[in-house]
Amino acid sequence: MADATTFTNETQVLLPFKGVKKVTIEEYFTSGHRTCQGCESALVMKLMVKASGPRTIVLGSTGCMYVANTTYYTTPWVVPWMHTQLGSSGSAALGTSAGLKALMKKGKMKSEPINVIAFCGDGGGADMGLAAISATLTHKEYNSLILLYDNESYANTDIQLSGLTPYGSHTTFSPPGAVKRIIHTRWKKNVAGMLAAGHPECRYVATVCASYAVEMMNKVRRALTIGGPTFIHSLDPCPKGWDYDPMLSHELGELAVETGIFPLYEVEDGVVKYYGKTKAIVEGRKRKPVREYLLKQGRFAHFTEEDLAYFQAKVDEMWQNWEIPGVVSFRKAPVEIPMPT
Ligand SMILES: Cc1ncc(C[n+]2csc(CCOP(=O)(O)OP(=O)(O)O)c2C)c(N)n1
Ligand code: SF4
Ligand SMILES: [Mg+2]
Repeated sequence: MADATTFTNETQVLLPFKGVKKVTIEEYFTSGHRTCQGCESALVMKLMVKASGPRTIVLGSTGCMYVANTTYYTTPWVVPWMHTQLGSSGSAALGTSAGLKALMKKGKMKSEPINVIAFCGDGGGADMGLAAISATLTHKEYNSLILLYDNESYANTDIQLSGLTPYGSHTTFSPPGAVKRIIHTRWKKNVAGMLAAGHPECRYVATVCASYAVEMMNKVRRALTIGGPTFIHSLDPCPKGWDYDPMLSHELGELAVETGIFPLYEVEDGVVKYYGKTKAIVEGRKRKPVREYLLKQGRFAHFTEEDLAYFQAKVDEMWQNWEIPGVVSFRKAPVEIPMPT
């Protein structure tokens, strides 16, 4: 039993992997899951826990990464794992880290830094669970990471649209028809920017894409090392929901970044740092046209030239008119982009 006086609130020091050859071999998310072929979210789980290492507790809210990963009596998780309710990733992260802290303080368990990671989907995190995530990000005395894996729909219940589904996308709630082509007319929430801007005491918010795996793992390691509550938003191509050949998952992740649709950055102690191709875009590299990304996916197959132009104009605005390009949507000057009819 630990001596209460030796209790510490330290985090593990997880230094960045200096290149792919330095990444540890051990796996903590192994075989035994039943996700679709080419599922990027499964890769995100594998990389996330590889980055955090064995002294980690993972909490997962309802969704594909719960259901397909814990099918009756099987699981790929090697670390302790617990399911939590769909909107509860924030509460689960806070409650678990507070519980561990209390047990260690009372000397009821060995005092050591244990990583607490709660993951949620876009439905569970950016819609239903946003309030709980927000509350958790204000409790700086508790260490945890909330990772939102964004497959841009409520995928597990058959691809309903969420607040992170892109404009115009074909989902089971927004099927294009002969009378009305675009059913989903809302623009995607800027969840990482919103959480970074709205929680000034949260020390680390980042965006990642598993197409850039080492960078992704290093952001997980930074989030767990820095301490306090932290948040990472991961864009995860989903062959079933996005309707493309599973072999394209990696390429679509790259295209999302290269077109400027999904910027890669971190906000550490309020300071924005861009990464990789996003950094190059900020420094003047030409963005690829959004059509190269959109037209590879069946969910945008009904798009006309007018729809593509609207989507492109909205992405252009992120880079040309936002005060912090691609991160925070406060405008330098008002811009009106007419929606297609
Ligand atoms: C409170 C509640 N409402 C509805 C459901 C049904 N449900 C289970 S998984 C899911 C989809 C979750 O979507 P998301 O969080 O984006 O995760 P994904 O399935 O896409 O991985 C829904 C609606 C539920 N489990 N709990
Ligand atoms: S529906 Fe999408 S997120 Fe769910 S298991 Fe299949 S590929 Fe993965
Ligand atoms: Mg989802």
